[in-house]
Amino acid sequence: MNEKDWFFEKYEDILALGFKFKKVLFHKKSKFQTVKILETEGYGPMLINDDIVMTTERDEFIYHEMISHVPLFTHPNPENVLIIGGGDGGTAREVLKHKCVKKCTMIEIDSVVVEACRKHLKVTSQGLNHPLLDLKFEDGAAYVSRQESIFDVIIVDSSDPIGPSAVLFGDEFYQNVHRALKEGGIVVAQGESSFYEMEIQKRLLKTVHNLFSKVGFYNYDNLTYSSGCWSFLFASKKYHPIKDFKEGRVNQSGIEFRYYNEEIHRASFCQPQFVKKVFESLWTL
Ligand code: AG3
Repeated sequence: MNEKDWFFEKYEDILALGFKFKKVLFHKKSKFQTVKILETEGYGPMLINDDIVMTTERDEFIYHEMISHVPLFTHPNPENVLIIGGGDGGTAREVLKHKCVKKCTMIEIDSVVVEACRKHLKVTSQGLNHPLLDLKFEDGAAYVSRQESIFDVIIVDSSDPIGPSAVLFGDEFYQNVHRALKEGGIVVAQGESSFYEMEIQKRLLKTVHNLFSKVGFYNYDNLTYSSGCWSFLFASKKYHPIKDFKEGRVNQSGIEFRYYNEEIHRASFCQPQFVKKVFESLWTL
């Protein structure tokens, strides 16, 4: 094995997840991070920010369907949606498949991510061209702090809590998210892995537990992040993701899914025993 043809994402000092690649398609240092796109052997083009895998064209549908359709089919009428981050465009693409969505605002801090994905992640970045998308390059945390009662759903499509994404895991950010949401508002966020990052998850859950009436995590498979077992945070002012889920809407929507369906929606909130034990006192679903 010639190591120069491999990219490894390392997790602490215990694990490295490796991807063989054919060439470097994009490599630029932005004001915020180093943005790379590799043409991988098995996963197609792969976006990597600061040596952390963000998404690949082969498995991105799982992440983007789950971060979007779970909140949008829980909320009975999501018209105004905000995406924080999400520069690859995958979340916007899925959100804008919902006909009830009248407006989708996306606040991405780094225009270089968008530039790279428009060029090399053609399938993922389709959503960036949708006429209902209002894309602004700005600090998402600062943007949210100026909003009040206007969004039905906020989706935090962020990286790990280091670098430009660190503030998106804090108390102040979630207080602002809560204020920016309408009465029945829902927020979901990139929520790390229960296998490796339970302390981060516990902290996040505590933060939203103090603000929202229904909080928990839901799981999805991730083939290209270490452990493979990853979660999204779910916090809602009113609607319960299972009790208020009108599953008939999924079929009626006419959306074609590759991962999401009614069963996955419900099952994704089931947690393994080791997770349940830790979250017990904070979980309100
Ligand atoms: N955002 C989630 C990145 C977290 C990945 N973490 C890791 N590989 N350790 C991805 C952006 C997709 N729109």
